[in-house]
Amino acid sequence: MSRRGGKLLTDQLAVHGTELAFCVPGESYLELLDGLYESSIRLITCRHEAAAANAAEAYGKLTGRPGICMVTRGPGATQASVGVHTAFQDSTPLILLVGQVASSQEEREAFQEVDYRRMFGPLAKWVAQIESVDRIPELVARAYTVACAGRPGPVVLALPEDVLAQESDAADAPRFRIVQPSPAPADLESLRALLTGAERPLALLGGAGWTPQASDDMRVFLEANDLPAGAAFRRQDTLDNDSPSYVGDVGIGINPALAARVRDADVLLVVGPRLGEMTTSGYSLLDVPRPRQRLVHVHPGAEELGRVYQAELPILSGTTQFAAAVRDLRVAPGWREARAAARAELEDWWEHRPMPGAVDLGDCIAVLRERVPDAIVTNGAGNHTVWIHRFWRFHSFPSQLAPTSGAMGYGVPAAVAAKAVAPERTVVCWSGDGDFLMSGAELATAVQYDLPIVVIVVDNGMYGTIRMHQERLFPGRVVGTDLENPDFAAYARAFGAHGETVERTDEFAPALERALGAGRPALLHLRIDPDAINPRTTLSAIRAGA
Ligand SMILES: Cc1ncc(C[n+]2csc(CCOP(=O)(O)OP(=O)(O)O)c2C)c(N)n1
Ligand SMILES: [Mg+2]
Repeated sequence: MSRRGGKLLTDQLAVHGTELAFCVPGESYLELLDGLYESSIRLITCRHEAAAANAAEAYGKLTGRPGICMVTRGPGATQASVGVHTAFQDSTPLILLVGQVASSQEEREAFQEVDYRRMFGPLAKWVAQIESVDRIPELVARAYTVACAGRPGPVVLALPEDVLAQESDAADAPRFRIVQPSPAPADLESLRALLTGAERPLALLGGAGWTPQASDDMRVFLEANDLPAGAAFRRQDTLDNDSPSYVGDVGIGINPALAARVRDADVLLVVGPRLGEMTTSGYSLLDVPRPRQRLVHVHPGAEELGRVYQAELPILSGTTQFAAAVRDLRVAPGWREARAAARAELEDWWEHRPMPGAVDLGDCIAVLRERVPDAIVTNGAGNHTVWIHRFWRFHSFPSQLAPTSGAMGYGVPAAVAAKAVAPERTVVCWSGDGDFLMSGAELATAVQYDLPIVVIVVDNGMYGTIRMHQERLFPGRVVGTDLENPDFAAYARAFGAHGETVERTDEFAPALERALGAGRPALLHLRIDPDAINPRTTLSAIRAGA
């Protein structure tokens, strides 16, 4: 069977199980778009390549299979790069397909020509340019494999225009397999020995590769052994937060009591995370390179073990493989009291004190918890995220889509992807006024594809995180952090979404009800007191040096 390159490529995407892709179209890859004309793959066209790439990244987080993003050369590729960066930092499988100038024009700096190998070199696991139409099945299969193998991450494939237009009788590749290591029996024996001697053990869950089954396997293991476990930065859905073993998130704004427990643990069982700067409180909870705690580091990437932290027991294993292997592992536990004490500290931490102003975010989140407990919650970056990370309770995997890369603008496109992948779930995007407007135009995408997400915009009239640091380092010297905002509710309505402004806490529950019942995308604009900079303190207290 002879096929043109564009059709051959889209057939490969289907062979590997892709049913949904994201794009902003470009004339550089019309052949690829045309290949989708008769394909079973659903295509969601976004309004900005950053959003298309972020949505594809969120798809990767949700499914464990590569998110597919298609963009045009030069400007399209550069705009998409933020999603590639997030996929890299967050260890998410992603394939970015980029149009490229025709082979006969290469190296002339032709229109929008970029050398993607150099541009994406440090941002992607692998970058290639497909120079021959016959090799499309081979290289696409490799892209899926590389994106998912070991530590997952992004792959970029550049597609010269002429290659996509050539005919080939190459056969489809077989469907790719996800390659992940399993723990060796000797590793499990060493783990048992280490845990048996432990007095203050703590588990820390995160990284990529989780599944509902892995999360449940891990819960059984932790609960049966009375082991307390924290979740790494923005990986709070790895363990049901109602589990008696769950003791809180180890990220930005960590509970000081939990930070002390991480520091004082004698054995740390780290399953999945790289142990990056955000999870280690700036590499202070664990010393580099050899932590005081006896470290068991379970990670699927051989290159990651020993890169920053030299574990006493490094275990090369995928997360699901490790969780399955320890589900039935029992050590003689004597940790019940310590586990219960750590859990009680979390329950204290979940109590919020009233914040200044007429809208209290802690109270609003309590309403959300009650009304949509199983929602998928998405966010980008900013101080408003500290409230949702602290006061939301994640119950099942996957239910959190949040960039460990700290990229603003992630929440709306991630919500679009989540609703497209899981239409039966409620999807709530928790965003800030600065954060939201980086990708707010994707409300148009949500409306166009009939994806009724609920976006909550926490408006404090500023880039609050930066203002907070500014007031700390340069009190009273405000520069570059004020925002004059549009009427967000009217903005939403202009897209055909439901939009409302909430000025008082008691208006939130009925507004949420109307948003959930709107049958279309909805936005709730929460005006908060700018002094309420985070759940722990106020801007005026920071300015005063408190
Ligand atoms: C793409 C991107 N640009 C800039 C930053 C730096 N940054 C981190 S938080 C923040 C402010 C976020 O403002 P907003 O969404 O209003 O949240 P707030 O802190 O006010 O709650 C900025 C500018 C970032 N993390 N990502
Ligand atoms: Mg703000």
